[in-house]
Amino acid sequence: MAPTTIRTVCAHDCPDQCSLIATVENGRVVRVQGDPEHPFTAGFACTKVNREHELVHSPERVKTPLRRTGKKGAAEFVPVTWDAALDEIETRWTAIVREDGPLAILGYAYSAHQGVFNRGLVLGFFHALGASRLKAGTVCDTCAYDAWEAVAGDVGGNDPESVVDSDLVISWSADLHTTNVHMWPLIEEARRRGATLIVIDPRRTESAKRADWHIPVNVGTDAALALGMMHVLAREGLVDRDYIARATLGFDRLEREVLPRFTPSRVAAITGVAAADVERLARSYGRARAPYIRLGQGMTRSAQGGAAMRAAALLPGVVGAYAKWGGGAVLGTATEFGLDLGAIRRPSGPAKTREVNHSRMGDALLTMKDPPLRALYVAANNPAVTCPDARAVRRGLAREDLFTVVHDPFLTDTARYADIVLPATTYLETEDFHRSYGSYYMQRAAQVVAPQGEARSSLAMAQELARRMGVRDAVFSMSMDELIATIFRGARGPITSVDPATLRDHQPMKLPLPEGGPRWATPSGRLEFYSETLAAQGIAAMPDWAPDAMETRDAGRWPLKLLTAPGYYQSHTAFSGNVTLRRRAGAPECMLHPDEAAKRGLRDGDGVTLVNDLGEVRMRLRVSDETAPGLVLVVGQRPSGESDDTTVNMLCSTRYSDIGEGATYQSTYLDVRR
Ligand SMILES: Nc1nc2c(c(=O)[nH]1)N[C@H]1C(S)=C(S)[C@@H](COP(=O)(O)OP(=O)(O)OC[C@H]3O[C@@H](n4cnc5c(=O)[nH]c(N)nc54)[C@H](O)[C@@H]3O)O[C@H]1N2
Ligand SMILES: Nc1nc2c(c(=O)[nH]1)N[C@H]1C(S)=C(S)[C@@H](COP(=O)(O)OP(=O)(O)OC[C@H]3O[C@@H](n4cnc5c(=O)[nH]c(N)nc54)[C@H](O)[C@@H]3O)O[C@H]1N2
Ligand code: SF4
Ligand SMILES: [Mo]
Repeated sequence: MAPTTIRTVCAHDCPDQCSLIATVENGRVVRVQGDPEHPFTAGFACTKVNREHELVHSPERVKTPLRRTGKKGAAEFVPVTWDAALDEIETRWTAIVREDGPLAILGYAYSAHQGVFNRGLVLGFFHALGASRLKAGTVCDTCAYDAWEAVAGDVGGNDPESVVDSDLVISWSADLHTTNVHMWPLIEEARRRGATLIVIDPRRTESAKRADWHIPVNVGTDAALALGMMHVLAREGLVDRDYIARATLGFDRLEREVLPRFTPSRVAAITGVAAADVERLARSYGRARAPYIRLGQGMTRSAQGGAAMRAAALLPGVVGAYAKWGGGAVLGTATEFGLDLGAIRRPSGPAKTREVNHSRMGDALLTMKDPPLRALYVAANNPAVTCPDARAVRRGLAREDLFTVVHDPFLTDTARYADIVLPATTYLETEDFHRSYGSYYMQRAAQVVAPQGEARSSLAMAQELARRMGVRDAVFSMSMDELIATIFRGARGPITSVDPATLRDHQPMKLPLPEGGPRWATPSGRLEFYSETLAAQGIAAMPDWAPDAMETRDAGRWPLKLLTAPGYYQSHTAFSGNVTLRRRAGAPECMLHPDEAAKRGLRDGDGVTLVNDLGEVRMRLRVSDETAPGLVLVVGQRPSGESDDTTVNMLCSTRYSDIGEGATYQSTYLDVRR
């Protein structure tokens, strides 16, 4: 048969949400390319998805349902039919619900399929069932978004496409060249028009190497740096007093009570950025016509991450940049779409239920009572690798009396502990509707090829499980057209002018954004330098920075601090089934500054052990001055099969960040030994 091309949407957990053109020949994906007609995708896909045909048709895919025969974790399974697998799930869950109630079940789909329905309907099913619910995303972005919300309310940031008209771009704790590659050409366009690019990151990332100025800040000290910039802006008369009076709340108090303590010399001592550089950075920012900040999440995955995000997100408020085209800041865009996701995610079921924090899943599996967790359903997530304290997660998963079902295209470290493994489709075998979290585009995705082997989609699973467990909400038997109509029906904001029927052509569509930048949705209706809402929760009303007692204690015991960063050839573990990318990423390694390596008598290429109170992890050493002395850089989270049955998150605690109960990977102290 002649090859055909099909337009679809990339569903990986990535802010770009590319429109893709897939070429299909004889029922197989042979090629995936970026859509030239999508302005943000601009005709190219990333290095990972350029080889997507290898992931879809990987020989490592799980092809049929599997039933456990060996010990948990041993990955000994036999193939079973779908009917047998589903019968067993139905029987076990029904008995558990009868004996202990639905709270004894924890079920969810996480973010590896970004489609609104493949994720949302699974969540909706467990909500309607009355099961315990995952407070998801604490491993990723709850700290970042709760901090943004405290400042701005539930709104998106300035349009990333406007960055071409900025004259000063700051990439603050994001390696855009890796995690947001389609923002890069826009920044390059701004630079061609005269803009300067500054990267604030403890690591000399690929983005930092390409920037006009790289500022290597000490991990966990960004709040101090941003407050130091505000100190200088106020002193130099670079504050937009009109904007402050018109659109913000509490700057006067911050200026009086907090900023005097953040002199450039004190900020230098905290952040490691020279006082003269703090001054220069503040002046460049204050004098720019339309400075734009891309806020990244790296700085929020640590004890003081919320304060860091708040302080950085408030900077454009000081100079009035939020209201200027080309200026302002963006952390994310998703919420601005205003779709009625509740109709899918909470179709019926209790208003409130028991929550399990994603980053403390291990504790919950091991200690939760009244009722204890007796069943677990995991889709689109690999917690045995990606959650902090991964050893505790594995201990929980190893419970013989826990009935675990894992739905995944691959036999992951988590799936190895399952009682039943269900073969999942990849997104190219599904249809869905998408709205980006890193741009203002939405698009309907077409199915490109038939499900491989006996794989089923998360959407199909939600519908089937609902039928079997007697959950009767209408959303579990709707067509794609009806589902899309449902989330548009209860929508709010500018999207109400869009007729969802026009999306049937699978073309990308941009959300019609109002002019004049974000419209603050805080309780005061203003950008909040001072937050009563946070104060009422016992959190500092204004961003601040002071040494963290627990970090100071740990730093006294362990000489090095962990810095983790996303991998270029990976997204967490989602591409591990692609042999080419696995080879390109190389063996798991950690990076140490030459001075630290010399101190320990270590050489490039040595096998080393990373050690702290939580355990030991083995990797290969790379000696590099990409980071300052005092740090250990580990790029990506890798399946433990690649590193002697260990993974970096075995060293990270389940401590919460200051805001949003987020994970604190970056507050980990350790040592590296031969
Ligand atoms: N040390 C450290 N740990 C981290 C981070 C860090 O920076 N440092 N980052 C954190 C962040 S930001 C995140 S978001 C988490 C990510 O954590 P995870 O969600 O666990 O990420 P993945 O490893 O991508 O796992 C996704 C799984 O979903 C499967 N999958 C892919 N598509 C589908 C599908 O359509 N259906 C189903 N059912 N399954 C599918 C993949 O095969 C894979 O096994 O990790 C966190 N962990
Ligand atoms: N290739 C690839 N792309 C991805 C992912 C991936 O794993 N691989 N993951 C996807 C997911 S799930 C997410 S959530 C997004 C995240 O994408 P972003 O929001 O862009 O954030 P991160 O890339 O996680 O941020 C990591 C950067 O923050 C830096 N950093 C760490 N601590 C600090 C600090 O204290 N201060 C400062 N200033 N910088 C710090 C790190 O060195 C690193 O360069 O990316 C998505 N895209
Ligand atoms: S850049 Fe992101 S959205 Fe685009 S193809 Fe790659 S993973 Fe998918
Ligand atoms: Mo994430």
